[in-house]
Amino acid sequence: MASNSKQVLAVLVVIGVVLPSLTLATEFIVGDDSGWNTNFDYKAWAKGKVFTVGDKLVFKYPVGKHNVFKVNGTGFHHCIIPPANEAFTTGNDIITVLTPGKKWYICGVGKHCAKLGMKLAIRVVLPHHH
Ligand SMILES: *[C@@H]1O[C@H](CO)[C@@H](O)[C@H](O)[C@H]1NC(C)=O
Ligand SMILES: [Cu+2]
Repeated sequence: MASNSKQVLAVLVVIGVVLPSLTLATEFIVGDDSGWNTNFDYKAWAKGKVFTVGDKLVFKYPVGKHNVFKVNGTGFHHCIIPPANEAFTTGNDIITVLTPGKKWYICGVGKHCAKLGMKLAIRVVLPHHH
């Protein structure tokens, strides 16, 4: 009985500690109502938002029209498209940011990155306690 209630307590502690940190994670719809699209200012969209480790980025777009590549800073600035097999292509790509620091995402279709603004740079921070 005693060890049983200890187990119950352990489960409650796990729920109490893990669940709030999960529910506090924010899901960002990239571009909000515009989604992942051409001719949208993703720099302005990202500005002022706080992206925290554990948050999710959701890239929404019609399948085949766009895609998403995670790239480095060089790839971002020069719109260097990585190999096709590295693309996210579901039209509802959910990317959880797992580490702090700068992250870069681009569209690899046509000149969408170079000419039509489909590039997103964010800075991810560690969660902090209030
Ligand atoms: C950035 O990515 C490119 C490939 O797109 C690679 O050639 C280059 O070495 C990378 N740069 C760094 C600093 O990792
Ligand atoms: Cu595109």
